[in-house]
Amino acid sequence: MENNIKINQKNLAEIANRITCPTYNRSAIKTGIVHVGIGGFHRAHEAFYTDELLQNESNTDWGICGVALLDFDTKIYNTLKEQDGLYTLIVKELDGTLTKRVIGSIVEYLFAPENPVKVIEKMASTDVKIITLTITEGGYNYSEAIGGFDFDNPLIQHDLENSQAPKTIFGYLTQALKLRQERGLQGVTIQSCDNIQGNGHMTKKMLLSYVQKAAPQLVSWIEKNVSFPNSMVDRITPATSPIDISNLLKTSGIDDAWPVVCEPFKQWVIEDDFIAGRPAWENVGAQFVEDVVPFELMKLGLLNAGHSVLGILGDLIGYATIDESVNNKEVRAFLTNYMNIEVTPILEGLEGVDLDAYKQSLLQRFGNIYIKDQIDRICSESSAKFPIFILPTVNAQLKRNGSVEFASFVVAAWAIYSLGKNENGQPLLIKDAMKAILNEKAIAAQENPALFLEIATVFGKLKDSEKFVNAYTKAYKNIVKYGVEKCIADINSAI
Ligand code: CS2
Repeated sequence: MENNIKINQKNLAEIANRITCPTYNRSAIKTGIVHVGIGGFHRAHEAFYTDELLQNESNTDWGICGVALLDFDTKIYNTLKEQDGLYTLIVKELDGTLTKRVIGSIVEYLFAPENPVKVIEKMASTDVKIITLTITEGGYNYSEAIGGFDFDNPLIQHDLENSQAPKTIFGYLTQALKLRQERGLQGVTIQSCDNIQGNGHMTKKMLLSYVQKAAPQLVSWIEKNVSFPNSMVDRITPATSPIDISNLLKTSGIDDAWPVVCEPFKQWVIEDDFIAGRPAWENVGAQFVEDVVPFELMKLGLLNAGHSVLGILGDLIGYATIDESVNNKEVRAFLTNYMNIEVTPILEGLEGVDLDAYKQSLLQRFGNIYIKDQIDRICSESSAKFPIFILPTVNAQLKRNGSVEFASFVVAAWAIYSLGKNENGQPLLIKDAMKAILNEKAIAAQENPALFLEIATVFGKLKDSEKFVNAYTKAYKNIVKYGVEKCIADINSAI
Protein backbone atom coordinates (compact mmCIF):
# COMPACT_ATOMS: atom_id res chain seq x y z
CA MET A 1 0.00 0.00 0.00
CA GLU A 2 1.14 3.54 -0.70
CA ASN A 3 1.55 6.14 2.04
CA ASN A 4 -0.55 6.12 5.19
CA ILE A 5 -3.17 8.83 5.51
CA LYS A 6 -4.56 10.11 8.78
CA ILE A 7 -8.34 10.19 8.68
CA ASN A 8 -9.68 13.76 8.93
CA GLN A 9 -11.65 16.28 6.87
CA LYS A 10 -8.60 17.70 5.11
CA ASN A 11 -7.57 14.26 3.84
CA LEU A 12 -11.02 13.07 2.87
CA ALA A 13 -10.60 13.61 -0.88
CA GLU A 14 -7.43 11.56 -0.86
CA ILE A 15 -8.99 8.81 1.24
CA ALA A 16 -11.85 8.71 -1.27
CA ASN A 17 -9.39 7.27 -3.81
CA ARG A 18 -9.10 4.23 -1.56
CA ILE A 19 -12.48 3.63 0.08
CA THR A 20 -16.01 5.06 -0.11
CA CYS A 21 -16.28 8.46 1.56
CA PRO A 22 -19.08 10.96 2.09
CA THR A 23 -19.40 13.28 -0.88
CA TYR A 24 -21.90 15.66 0.72
CA ASN A 25 -20.68 19.00 2.00
CA ARG A 26 -20.26 18.29 5.70
CA SER A 27 -19.81 21.91 6.63
CA ALA A 28 -23.28 22.72 5.28
CA ILE A 29 -25.01 20.11 7.46
CA LYS A 30 -26.97 21.44 10.44
CA THR A 31 -27.12 19.52 13.69
CA GLY A 32 -30.68 18.20 13.98
CA ILE A 33 -29.88 15.30 16.29
CA VAL A 34 -27.99 15.18 19.57
CA HIS A 35 -26.86 11.66 20.31
CA VAL A 36 -25.67 10.63 23.76
CA GLY A 37 -23.32 7.64 23.89
CA ILE A 38 -21.00 7.53 20.86
CA GLY A 39 -19.80 3.96 21.29
CA GLY A 40 -19.36 1.42 18.52
CA PHE A 41 -23.04 0.53 18.28
CA HIS A 42 -24.25 4.06 17.57
CA ARG A 43 -21.50 4.52 15.01
CA ALA A 44 -22.41 1.25 13.23
CA HIS A 45 -26.15 1.90 13.34
CA GLU A 46 -27.85 5.31 13.61
CA ALA A 47 -24.79 7.24 12.39
CA PHE A 48 -24.53 4.79 9.47
CA TYR A 49 -28.23 5.16 8.49
CA THR A 50 -27.95 8.93 8.80
CA ASP A 51 -24.77 9.05 6.72
CA GLU A 52 -26.54 7.04 4.02
CA LEU A 53 -29.40 9.54 4.11
CA LEU A 54 -27.15 12.61 3.91
CA GLN A 55 -25.39 10.93 1.02
CA ASN A 56 -28.60 10.13 -0.90
CA GLU A 57 -30.75 13.18 -0.26
CA SER A 58 -30.23 16.89 -0.49
CA ASN A 59 -31.73 17.51 2.97
CA THR A 60 -29.10 19.11 5.22
CA ASP A 61 -31.05 19.22 8.49
CA TRP A 62 -29.94 16.00 10.10
CA GLY A 63 -26.33 16.03 11.16
CA ILE A 64 -25.49 14.45 14.51
CA CYS A 65 -23.80 16.01 17.51
CA GLY A 66 -22.22 13.13 19.43
CA VAL A 67 -22.09 13.58 23.19
CA ALA A 68 -19.69 11.66 25.38
CA LEU A 69 -21.38 11.69 28.78
CA LEU A 70 -19.01 9.92 31.12
CA ASP A 71 -15.42 10.64 32.25
CA PHE A 72 -14.66 7.22 30.92
CA ASP A 73 -15.56 8.41 27.38
CA THR A 74 -12.56 10.78 27.05
CA LYS A 75 -10.84 8.52 24.54
CA ILE A 76 -13.66 8.34 22.02
CA TYR A 77 -14.26 12.08 22.35
CA ASN A 78 -10.60 12.91 21.74
CA THR A 79 -10.48 10.52 18.80
CA LEU A 80 -13.52 12.03 17.12
CA LYS A 81 -12.22 15.52 17.78
CA GLU A 82 -8.91 14.69 16.23
CA GLN A 83 -10.55 13.04 13.22
CA ASP A 84 -13.17 15.78 12.66
CA GLY A 85 -15.91 13.30 13.60
CA LEU A 86 -14.86 10.93 10.81
CA TYR A 87 -14.23 7.22 11.24
CA THR A 88 -14.17 4.05 9.17
CA LEU A 89 -16.99 1.53 9.35
CA ILE A 90 -15.70 -1.94 8.49
CA VAL A 91 -18.42 -4.46 7.68
CA LYS A 92 -17.25 -8.04 8.10
CA GLU A 93 -19.20 -9.88 5.43
CA LEU A 94 -20.22 -13.53 5.82
CA ASP A 95 -17.53 -14.67 3.37
CA GLY A 96 -14.80 -12.83 5.26
CA THR A 97 -14.43 -9.88 2.91
CA LEU A 98 -14.35 -6.42 4.44
CA THR A 99 -16.48 -3.56 3.16
CA LYS A 100 -15.02 -0.28 4.34
CA ARG A 101 -16.47 3.18 4.24
CA VAL A 102 -15.96 6.49 5.97
CA ILE A 103 -18.95 7.81 7.90
CA GLY A 104 -19.45 11.56 7.99
CA SER A 105 -22.76 12.11 9.78
CA ILE A 106 -21.26 13.05 13.16
CA VAL A 107 -20.58 16.69 12.45
CA GLU A 108 -20.13 17.88 16.04
CA TYR A 109 -18.95 16.24 19.26
CA LEU A 110 -19.05 17.37 22.85
CA PHE A 111 -17.52 16.04 26.05
CA ALA A 112 -20.06 16.56 28.80
CA PRO A 113 -17.69 16.45 31.81
CA GLU A 114 -15.60 19.21 30.23
CA ASN A 115 -18.47 21.58 29.48
CA PRO A 116 -21.88 20.49 30.78
CA VAL A 117 -23.57 23.81 29.95
CA LYS A 118 -22.56 23.49 26.31
CA VAL A 119 -24.27 20.10 26.14
CA ILE A 120 -27.42 21.46 27.79
CA GLU A 121 -27.49 24.42 25.38
CA LYS A 122 -27.00 22.13 22.40
CA MET A 123 -29.87 19.90 23.50
CA ALA A 124 -32.02 23.03 23.83
CA SER A 125 -30.99 24.62 20.53
CA THR A 126 -33.65 25.35 17.93
CA ASP A 127 -32.10 23.24 15.15
CA VAL A 128 -32.14 20.14 17.33
CA LYS A 129 -35.34 18.15 16.86
CA ILE A 130 -34.32 14.76 18.22
CA ILE A 131 -32.18 13.57 21.13
CA THR A 132 -31.21 9.92 20.71
CA LEU A 133 -29.66 7.73 23.37
CA THR A 134 -27.45 4.68 23.66
CA ILE A 135 -26.68 4.80 27.35
CA THR A 136 -26.75 1.00 27.95
CA GLU A 137 -29.37 -1.06 29.75
CA GLY A 138 -28.09 0.07 33.16
CA GLY A 139 -28.19 3.75 32.19
CA TYR A 140 -31.94 4.07 32.70
CA ASN A 141 -31.58 3.82 36.47
CA TYR A 142 -34.48 1.42 36.78
CA SER A 143 -34.47 -0.83 39.82
CA GLU A 144 -36.17 -4.19 39.55
CA ALA A 145 -36.45 -4.30 43.33
CA ILE A 146 -38.30 -0.98 43.57
CA GLY A 147 -40.08 -1.39 40.24
CA GLY A 148 -39.10 2.17 39.37
CA PHE A 149 -36.49 4.93 39.44
CA ASP A 150 -33.59 4.45 41.83
CA PHE A 151 -33.19 7.70 43.78
CA ASP A 152 -30.55 6.09 45.99
CA ASN A 153 -28.05 6.17 43.14
CA PRO A 154 -25.37 8.68 44.32
CA LEU A 155 -25.11 10.14 40.81
CA ILE A 156 -28.80 10.97 40.87
CA GLN A 157 -28.36 12.59 44.28
CA HIS A 158 -25.51 14.60 42.78
CA ASP A 159 -27.69 15.75 39.88
CA LEU A 160 -30.50 16.83 42.18
CA GLU A 161 -28.04 19.09 43.98
CA ASN A 162 -26.03 20.30 40.95
CA SER A 163 -28.46 21.12 38.22
CA GLN A 164 -25.94 23.04 36.07
CA ALA A 165 -23.26 20.35 36.21
CA PRO A 166 -25.11 17.07 36.06
CA LYS A 167 -23.59 13.66 35.55
CA THR A 168 -26.52 11.55 34.40
CA ILE A 169 -28.70 11.74 31.33
CA PHE A 170 -31.64 12.67 33.57
CA GLY A 171 -29.93 15.80 34.87
CA TYR A 172 -28.99 16.86 31.32
CA LEU A 173 -32.39 16.25 29.79
CA THR A 174 -34.17 18.04 32.61
CA GLN A 175 -32.05 21.18 32.25
CA ALA A 176 -32.35 21.18 28.46
CA LEU A 177 -36.12 20.74 28.54
CA LYS A 178 -36.39 23.46 31.16
CA LEU A 179 -34.58 25.87 28.84
CA ARG A 180 -36.91 24.93 26.01
CA GLN A 181 -39.91 25.60 28.22
CA GLU A 182 -38.54 28.92 29.58
CA ARG A 183 -37.57 30.16 26.11
CA GLY A 184 -40.90 29.19 24.61
CA LEU A 185 -39.19 26.83 22.15
CA GLN A 186 -40.58 23.85 20.32
CA GLY A 187 -40.61 20.45 21.95
CA VAL A 188 -38.28 17.63 21.02
CA THR A 189 -38.26 13.87 20.49
CA ILE A 190 -36.27 11.72 22.88
CA GLN A 191 -35.53 8.39 21.27
CA SER A 192 -33.90 5.52 23.08
CA CYS A 193 -31.78 3.17 20.95
CA ASP A 194 -31.00 0.78 23.77
CA ASN A 195 -32.00 -2.86 24.12
CA ILE A 196 -34.86 -2.40 26.53
CA GLN A 197 -38.41 -3.59 26.27
CA GLY A 198 -40.56 -0.54 25.47
CA ASN A 199 -37.42 1.61 25.45
CA GLY A 200 -39.42 4.78 24.72
CA HIS A 201 -41.90 4.05 27.51
CA MET A 202 -39.04 3.32 29.86
CA THR A 203 -37.25 6.57 28.98
CA LYS A 204 -40.41 8.58 29.54
CA LYS A 205 -41.25 6.87 32.81
CA MET A 206 -37.75 7.25 34.24
CA LEU A 207 -37.36 10.86 33.07
CA LEU A 208 -40.71 11.89 34.51
CA SER A 209 -39.88 10.25 37.85
CA TYR A 210 -36.74 12.36 38.01
CA VAL A 211 -38.39 15.56 36.80
CA GLN A 212 -41.18 15.13 39.33
CA LYS A 213 -38.58 15.62 42.00
CA ALA A 214 -36.09 17.96 40.29
CA ALA A 215 -38.46 20.35 38.48
CA PRO A 216 -42.11 19.41 39.06
CA GLN A 217 -43.38 22.43 37.07
CA LEU A 218 -41.86 20.83 33.96
CA VAL A 219 -43.88 17.62 34.04
CA SER A 220 -46.93 18.84 32.18
CA TRP A 221 -44.79 20.67 29.58
CA ILE A 222 -42.99 17.39 28.87
CA GLU A 223 -46.29 15.52 28.60
CA LYS A 224 -47.38 17.94 25.87
CA ASN A 225 -44.15 18.74 24.07
CA VAL A 226 -41.88 15.69 24.14
CA SER A 227 -42.43 12.39 22.36
CA PHE A 228 -40.71 9.13 23.18
CA PRO A 229 -40.98 6.66 20.27
CA ASN A 230 -40.12 3.05 21.01
CA SER A 231 -37.58 1.50 18.69
CA MET A 232 -35.93 -1.83 18.05
CA VAL A 233 -32.30 -1.56 17.04
CA ASP A 234 -30.06 -4.30 15.74
CA ARG A 235 -26.54 -4.73 14.42
CA ILE A 236 -23.90 -6.89 16.07
CA THR A 237 -20.94 -4.62 16.77
CA PRO A 238 -18.02 -6.27 18.56
CA ALA A 239 -15.42 -4.18 20.35
CA THR A 240 -12.78 -2.90 17.89
CA SER A 241 -9.57 -4.85 18.38
CA PRO A 242 -5.97 -3.64 17.84
CA ILE A 243 -5.84 -6.08 14.91
CA ASP A 244 -8.80 -4.34 13.23
CA ILE A 245 -6.93 -1.04 13.53
CA SER A 246 -3.64 -2.36 12.19
CA ASN A 247 -5.33 -4.28 9.35
CA LEU A 248 -7.03 -1.11 8.17
CA LEU A 249 -3.67 0.62 8.12
CA LYS A 250 -1.98 -2.30 6.37
CA THR A 251 -4.63 -2.95 3.73
CA SER A 252 -5.87 0.57 2.95
CA GLY A 253 -3.22 2.81 4.44
CA ILE A 254 -5.85 4.56 6.54
CA ASP A 255 -4.70 5.69 9.92
CA ASP A 256 -7.86 5.63 12.02
CA ALA A 257 -7.47 5.46 15.80
CA TRP A 258 -10.93 4.00 16.33
CA PRO A 259 -12.69 2.37 13.37
CA VAL A 260 -15.88 0.42 14.03
CA VAL A 261 -16.38 -3.20 12.97
CA CYS A 262 -19.78 -4.81 12.55
CA GLU A 263 -21.81 -7.51 10.82
CA PRO A 264 -23.60 -6.91 7.50
CA PHE A 265 -27.09 -7.37 8.99
CA LYS A 266 -28.88 -4.30 10.31
CA GLN A 267 -32.41 -3.53 11.40
CA TRP A 268 -34.18 -0.52 12.85
CA VAL A 269 -37.90 -0.60 13.57
CA ILE A 270 -39.27 2.66 14.91
CA GLU A 271 -42.63 4.03 16.07
CA ASP A 272 -43.52 7.06 14.00
CA ASP A 273 -43.96 9.50 16.87
CA PHE A 274 -41.60 12.43 16.29
CA ILE A 275 -43.09 15.62 17.67
CA ALA A 276 -40.68 17.98 15.89
CA GLY A 277 -40.12 16.09 12.63
CA ARG A 278 -37.59 13.45 11.67
CA PRO A 279 -35.20 12.30 8.95
CA ALA A 280 -36.64 10.05 6.25
CA TRP A 281 -34.72 7.07 7.63
CA GLU A 282 -37.23 4.81 5.86
CA ASN A 283 -35.52 5.78 2.59
CA VAL A 284 -32.38 4.05 3.78
CA GLY A 285 -33.87 0.88 5.21
CA ALA A 286 -35.45 1.71 8.60
CA GLN A 287 -39.03 0.52 9.14
CA PHE A 288 -41.66 2.78 10.68
CA VAL A 289 -44.50 0.88 12.36
CA GLU A 290 -47.43 1.63 14.70
CA ASP A 291 -46.39 -0.73 17.44
CA VAL A 292 -42.78 -1.72 17.85
CA VAL A 293 -43.15 -3.68 21.08
CA PRO A 294 -43.64 -7.11 19.43
CA PHE A 295 -40.43 -6.57 17.43
CA GLU A 296 -38.55 -5.55 20.54
CA LEU A 297 -39.73 -8.60 22.42
CA MET A 298 -38.65 -10.82 19.56
CA LYS A 299 -35.22 -9.27 19.35
CA LEU A 300 -34.55 -9.08 23.08
CA GLY A 301 -35.93 -12.56 23.75
CA LEU A 302 -34.17 -14.29 20.87
CA LEU A 303 -31.09 -12.33 19.84
CA ASN A 304 -29.96 -10.62 23.03
CA ALA A 305 -30.98 -13.51 25.27
CA GLY A 306 -29.38 -15.87 22.76
CA HIS A 307 -26.16 -13.92 23.13
CA SER A 308 -26.27 -14.19 26.92
CA VAL A 309 -26.95 -17.94 26.71
CA LEU A 310 -23.99 -18.44 24.38
CA GLY A 311 -21.85 -16.05 26.39
CA ILE A 312 -22.35 -17.51 29.87
CA LEU A 313 -22.27 -21.17 28.79
CA GLY A 314 -19.37 -20.54 26.41
CA ASP A 315 -17.33 -18.67 28.99
CA LEU A 316 -17.69 -21.50 31.48
CA ILE A 317 -16.59 -24.00 28.85
CA GLY A 318 -13.57 -21.84 28.02
CA TYR A 319 -14.46 -20.17 24.72
CA ALA A 320 -13.49 -16.60 23.87
CA THR A 321 -15.86 -15.74 21.02
CA ILE A 322 -19.56 -16.22 20.27
CA ASP A 323 -18.95 -18.18 17.05
CA GLU A 324 -16.95 -20.80 18.98
CA SER A 325 -19.83 -21.19 21.38
CA VAL A 326 -22.63 -21.48 18.80
CA ASN A 327 -20.55 -23.78 16.62
CA ASN A 328 -20.40 -26.32 19.47
CA LYS A 329 -23.15 -28.75 18.41
CA GLU A 330 -24.67 -29.22 21.86
CA VAL A 331 -24.58 -25.53 22.78
CA ARG A 332 -26.25 -24.74 19.48
CA ALA A 333 -28.94 -27.36 20.11
CA PHE A 334 -29.45 -25.99 23.63
CA LEU A 335 -29.95 -22.48 22.25
CA THR A 336 -32.31 -23.76 19.56
CA ASN A 337 -34.35 -25.60 22.20
CA TYR A 338 -34.42 -22.54 24.43
CA MET A 339 -35.64 -20.35 21.56
CA ASN A 340 -38.27 -22.85 20.39
CA ILE A 341 -39.57 -24.14 23.70
CA GLU A 342 -39.35 -21.15 26.03
CA VAL A 343 -39.21 -17.96 23.95
CA THR A 344 -41.31 -18.61 20.83
CA PRO A 345 -44.56 -19.47 22.65
CA ILE A 346 -44.62 -16.15 24.46
CA LEU A 347 -44.08 -13.97 21.38
CA GLU A 348 -47.16 -12.49 19.78
CA GLY A 349 -48.28 -9.75 17.42
CA LEU A 350 -45.70 -10.64 14.78
CA GLU A 351 -48.01 -11.25 11.85
CA GLY A 352 -46.02 -11.31 8.66
CA VAL A 353 -42.74 -12.15 10.41
CA ASP A 354 -41.28 -15.56 9.58
CA LEU A 355 -40.03 -16.51 13.03
CA ASP A 356 -38.38 -19.73 11.87
CA ALA A 357 -36.38 -17.81 9.30
CA TYR A 358 -35.51 -15.19 11.94
CA LYS A 359 -34.19 -17.83 14.35
CA GLN A 360 -32.26 -19.49 11.53
CA SER A 361 -30.70 -16.17 10.59
CA LEU A 362 -29.66 -15.60 14.21
CA LEU A 363 -27.76 -18.88 14.27
CA GLN A 364 -26.02 -17.87 11.08
CA ARG A 365 -25.19 -14.40 12.41
CA PHE A 366 -23.87 -15.75 15.71
CA GLY A 367 -21.85 -18.33 13.78
CA ASN A 368 -20.06 -15.78 11.54
CA ILE A 369 -16.45 -16.76 12.17
CA TYR A 370 -15.09 -13.44 10.92
CA ILE A 371 -16.94 -11.27 13.42
CA LYS A 372 -15.12 -12.67 16.44
CA ASP A 373 -17.63 -11.10 18.82
CA GLN A 374 -16.03 -11.23 22.24
CA ILE A 375 -17.72 -13.34 24.91
CA ASP A 376 -16.32 -10.83 27.41
CA ARG A 377 -18.37 -8.10 25.70
CA ILE A 378 -21.51 -10.20 25.79
CA CYS A 379 -21.13 -11.24 29.45
CA SER A 380 -20.28 -7.72 30.60
CA GLU A 381 -23.01 -6.10 32.69
CA SER A 382 -25.02 -9.31 32.81
CA SER A 383 -26.74 -8.01 35.94
CA ALA A 384 -28.39 -5.34 33.77
CA LYS A 385 -28.98 -7.72 30.84
CA PHE A 386 -30.59 -10.76 32.50
CA PRO A 387 -33.58 -8.77 33.83
CA ILE A 388 -34.27 -7.50 30.31
CA PHE A 389 -33.21 -10.33 28.05
CA ILE A 390 -33.98 -13.54 29.94
CA LEU A 391 -36.03 -13.07 33.09
CA PRO A 392 -39.12 -11.64 31.33
CA THR A 393 -39.28 -14.94 29.43
CA VAL A 394 -39.08 -16.85 32.71
CA ASN A 395 -41.86 -14.78 34.25
CA ALA A 396 -44.07 -15.19 31.19
CA GLN A 397 -43.49 -18.95 31.16
CA LEU A 398 -44.28 -19.21 34.86
CA LYS A 399 -47.52 -17.35 34.27
CA ARG A 400 -48.63 -19.78 31.58
CA ASN A 401 -47.28 -22.72 33.55
CA GLY A 402 -44.77 -23.48 30.79
CA SER A 403 -41.17 -24.65 30.71
CA VAL A 404 -38.40 -22.73 32.51
CA GLU A 405 -35.84 -25.51 32.33
CA PHE A 406 -33.47 -23.90 29.83
CA ALA A 407 -33.57 -20.40 31.27
CA SER A 408 -33.07 -21.63 34.82
CA PHE A 409 -30.08 -23.65 33.62
CA VAL A 410 -28.52 -20.48 32.23
CA VAL A 411 -29.16 -18.62 35.49
CA ALA A 412 -27.49 -21.48 37.38
CA ALA A 413 -24.54 -21.30 35.00
CA TRP A 414 -24.37 -17.55 35.66
CA ALA A 415 -24.25 -18.16 39.42
CA ILE A 416 -21.29 -20.50 38.90
CA TYR A 417 -19.68 -18.10 36.41
CA SER A 418 -19.91 -15.37 39.08
CA LEU A 419 -17.39 -17.29 41.16
CA GLY A 420 -14.89 -15.94 38.65
CA LYS A 421 -13.40 -19.09 37.09
CA ASN A 422 -14.20 -21.20 34.08
CA GLU A 423 -14.41 -24.99 34.23
CA ASN A 424 -10.73 -25.28 33.39
CA GLY A 425 -9.91 -23.21 36.47
CA GLN A 426 -8.88 -20.14 34.46
CA PRO A 427 -9.93 -16.71 35.73
CA LEU A 428 -12.86 -15.01 33.98
CA LEU A 429 -12.81 -11.32 33.17
CA ILE A 430 -16.02 -10.18 34.83
CA LYS A 431 -17.08 -6.61 34.11
CA ASP A 432 -20.24 -5.75 35.95
CA ALA A 433 -21.42 -2.82 38.06
CA MET A 434 -22.70 -5.43 40.53
CA LYS A 435 -19.61 -7.62 40.42
CA ALA A 436 -18.97 -7.56 44.20
CA ILE A 437 -22.48 -8.55 45.24
CA LEU A 438 -22.71 -11.15 42.47
CA ASN A 439 -19.52 -12.72 43.72
CA GLU A 440 -20.61 -12.59 47.35
CA LYS A 441 -23.91 -14.32 46.53
CA ALA A 442 -22.16 -16.78 44.22
CA ILE A 443 -19.94 -17.84 47.11
CA ALA A 444 -22.97 -18.23 49.39
CA ALA A 445 -24.69 -20.23 46.64
CA GLN A 446 -22.03 -22.92 46.88
CA GLU A 447 -23.72 -23.94 50.15
CA ASN A 448 -27.26 -23.14 49.13
CA PRO A 449 -27.75 -22.35 45.41
CA ALA A 450 -30.97 -20.40 45.99
CA LEU A 451 -29.05 -17.65 47.81
CA PHE A 452 -27.87 -16.26 44.46
CA LEU A 453 -31.49 -15.47 43.64
CA GLU A 454 -31.70 -13.12 46.61
CA ILE A 455 -30.28 -10.24 44.57
CA ALA A 456 -33.65 -8.55 44.31
CA THR A 457 -32.51 -5.76 41.96
CA VAL A 458 -31.87 -8.49 39.41
CA PHE A 459 -34.32 -11.26 40.19
CA GLY A 460 -37.26 -9.37 41.65
CA LYS A 461 -39.62 -11.93 43.20
CA LEU A 462 -38.34 -14.96 41.31
CA LYS A 463 -36.91 -16.48 44.46
CA ASP A 464 -40.49 -17.07 45.58
CA SER A 465 -41.32 -19.27 42.60
CA GLU A 466 -40.99 -22.86 43.71
CA LYS A 467 -40.97 -24.13 40.16
CA PHE A 468 -38.16 -21.81 39.10
CA VAL A 469 -36.08 -22.32 42.25
CA ASN A 470 -36.35 -26.10 41.92
CA ALA A 471 -35.32 -26.15 38.27
CA TYR A 472 -32.49 -23.72 38.98
CA THR A 473 -31.21 -25.68 41.99
CA LYS A 474 -31.28 -28.95 40.09
CA ALA A 475 -29.34 -27.37 37.21
CA TYR A 476 -26.84 -25.81 39.62
CA LYS A 477 -26.08 -29.11 41.34
CA ASN A 478 -25.80 -30.97 38.05
CA ILE A 479 -23.41 -28.45 36.55
CA VAL A 480 -21.18 -28.62 39.62
CA LYS A 481 -21.24 -32.41 39.52
CA TYR A 482 -20.98 -33.19 35.80
CA GLY A 483 -19.75 -30.01 34.12
CA VAL A 484 -21.69 -27.72 31.87
CA GLU A 485 -21.16 -29.51 28.55
CA LYS A 486 -22.38 -32.89 29.79
CA CYS A 487 -25.45 -31.29 31.37
CA ILE A 488 -26.27 -29.43 28.16
CA ALA A 489 -26.07 -32.67 26.20
CA ASP A 490 -28.33 -34.39 28.76
CA ILE A 491 -30.97 -31.66 28.60
CA ASN A 492 -30.91 -31.76 24.81
CA SER A 493 -31.26 -35.50 24.63
CA ALA A 494 -34.23 -35.44 27.01
CA ILE A 495 -36.24 -33.37 24.49
C1 CS2 B 1 -25.51 -7.92 22.90
C2 CS2 B 1 -25.88 -6.71 22.07
O1 CS2 B 1 -24.71 -6.51 24.58
C3 CS2 B 1 -25.14 -7.61 24.32
O2 CS2 B 1 -25.24 -8.49 25.16
O3 CS2 B 1 -26.54 -8.85 22.86
O4 CS2 B 1 -24.88 -5.74 22.11
C4 CS2 B 1 -26.15 -7.11 20.61
O5 CS2 B 1 -24.96 -7.47 19.96
C5 CS2 B 1 -26.83 -6.01 19.86
O6 CS2 B 1 -28.01 -5.67 20.52
C6 CS2 B 1 -27.11 -6.45 18.44
O7 CS2 B 1 -28.04 -5.64 17.86
